[in-house]
Amino acid sequence: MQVWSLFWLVTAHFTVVVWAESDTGSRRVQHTGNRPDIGGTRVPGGAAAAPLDITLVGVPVDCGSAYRGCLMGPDALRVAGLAESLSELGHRVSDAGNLAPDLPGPREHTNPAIHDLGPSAGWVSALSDAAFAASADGPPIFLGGDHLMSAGTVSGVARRAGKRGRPLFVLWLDAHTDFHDLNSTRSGNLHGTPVAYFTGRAGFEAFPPMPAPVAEERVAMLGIRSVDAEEAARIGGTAIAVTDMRAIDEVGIARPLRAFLDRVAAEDGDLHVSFDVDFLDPDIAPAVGTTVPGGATFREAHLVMEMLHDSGRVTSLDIAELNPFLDDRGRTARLVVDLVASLFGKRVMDRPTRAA
Ligand SMILES: [Mn+2]
Repeated sequence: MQVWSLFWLVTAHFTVVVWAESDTGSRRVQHTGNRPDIGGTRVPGGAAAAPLDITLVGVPVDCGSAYRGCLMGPDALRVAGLAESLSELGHRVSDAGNLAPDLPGPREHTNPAIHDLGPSAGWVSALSDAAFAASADGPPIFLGGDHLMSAGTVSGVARRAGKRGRPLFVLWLDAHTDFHDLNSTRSGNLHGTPVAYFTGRAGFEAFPPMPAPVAEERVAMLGIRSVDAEEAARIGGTAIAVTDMRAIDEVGIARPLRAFLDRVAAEDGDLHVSFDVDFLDPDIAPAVGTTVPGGATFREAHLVMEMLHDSGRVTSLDIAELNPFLDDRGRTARLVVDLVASLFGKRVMDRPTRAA
């Protein structure tokens, strides 16, 4: 614990900048499609992707969950080499350090189950502003933190997409749908609410207003396998595309993802990816508070990340629910770093692409 506290102190008060010269072009895959730079400026068709300006934003929030420990997530991802693995791919990586919540004061709610409402609302407002700012010049990666973080990050990147004049899509990689509101949650754990919040549902009067709600039909969920009956009924009545593990077992993970990415491309959209570590099977990723068996395999997860990279559409990323206190010698953090590297261009094997 003392070591973690020390890391937290160091990273919370200093901004570390990692800058790598782009000498790794040969390792990058050549894309032949009209591939947009994910920072919002376009790369001409046929060109390889330019190095990106990636900002890491630490989000040490764990008041949204029942188990403590996610506040150590940002530093575990740093220690596991996230910045280094991205800069090795030729990207310019800056670490903005850890964010702190705004302090809105105590908030009351008629649902007695809810805990930490004031700090949660403070995180959402701080994150909304930080996500808007960090997405100006390139893709931010938000290092959580429990999944409450996404209420704030999606709020901020939705404003950014609106400013660019593009529709925002959200890909939700998770065992859970996180679709409760403040009235419906029985656990009172607010990390179960962000999707209902950012799609503009009622029941969030205690949170800052969602400035630009994401249209339900622009949200897709992959990996779902733990939904309570009430939540299932709520989400069944929406236009959100929910792909559960049974569907993945039947048709594979690529088909529903490709269908969604085609829709993002058809509308020329920005894409926020919210990656809950419990999307992965707990056998390969044990460091989560609520383990649910039957998650995505190593191969499925890498395929998802490589397809996201190939799409050239991802404009921001959350890494949520990593709880280093529950990890096995950093194994989950290292896997997550590897998967994020896949999303940003790392390949097991280069696949030469013919010139168009
Ligand atoms: Mn989640």
